[in-house]
Amino acid sequence: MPVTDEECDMQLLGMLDSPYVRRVAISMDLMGIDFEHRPLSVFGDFEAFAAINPVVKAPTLVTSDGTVLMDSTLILDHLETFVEPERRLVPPTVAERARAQRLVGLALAACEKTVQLVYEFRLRPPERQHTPWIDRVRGQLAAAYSSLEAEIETGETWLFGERVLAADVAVAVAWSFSTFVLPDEAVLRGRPKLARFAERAEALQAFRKAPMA
Ligand SMILES: N[C@@H](CCC(=O)N[C@@H](CS)C(=O)NCC(=O)O)C(=O)O
Repeated sequence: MPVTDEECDMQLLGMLDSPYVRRVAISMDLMGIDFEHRPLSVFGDFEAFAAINPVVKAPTLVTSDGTVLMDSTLILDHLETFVEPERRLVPPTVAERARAQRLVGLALAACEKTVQLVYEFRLRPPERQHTPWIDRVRGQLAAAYSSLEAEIETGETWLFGERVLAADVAVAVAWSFSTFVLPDEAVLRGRPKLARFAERAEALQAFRKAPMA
């Protein structure tokens, strides 16, 4: 639903410590889309956030006609529809698109499992932590990153060649996020291709303009 009938600039709501917000900010920059970033916290700025999106989910995008969108994948899907073909971040062929969606899915699953571990370790008192659940989540996190490590080539190109696309952003952002918030996590060690890939991505201007911390 539009929040206003008047034309307004696009606004991206949410903090860049969220990998979901960050992937949208970086992707919008790569697409060449102007936007205002409003770093509202879903916790500390709950009321201000709720005034724009009552569901309080980050990222939230308020489009130029005032439509309020949420969920990083749905936001990026919307943006792909009106950006010039040469600025799009999803490859055009069916086979490449399927591979891209698979890689993005693995990266998003890794983000989700990382968040679950962080919540388990930081929010739940130690006596209430459930080891079988932690082991399950840790196994899923390891599986996601093992699959991604196997997909990355060594060298100086990206997942689909010369251009940084949505899958590259998702993978690099996920890896940076996981290793930042879980620095001692054993299942994140020994993944040299992912580490190098994220390091190269983080050196790009679009990534540097959207710092995680
Ligand atoms: N699948 C969503 C996940 C977004 C998400 O979980 N965002 C977190 C911040 S990192 C959030 O909004 N948390 C507040 C809540 O769920 O109450 C996406 O891709 O945007």
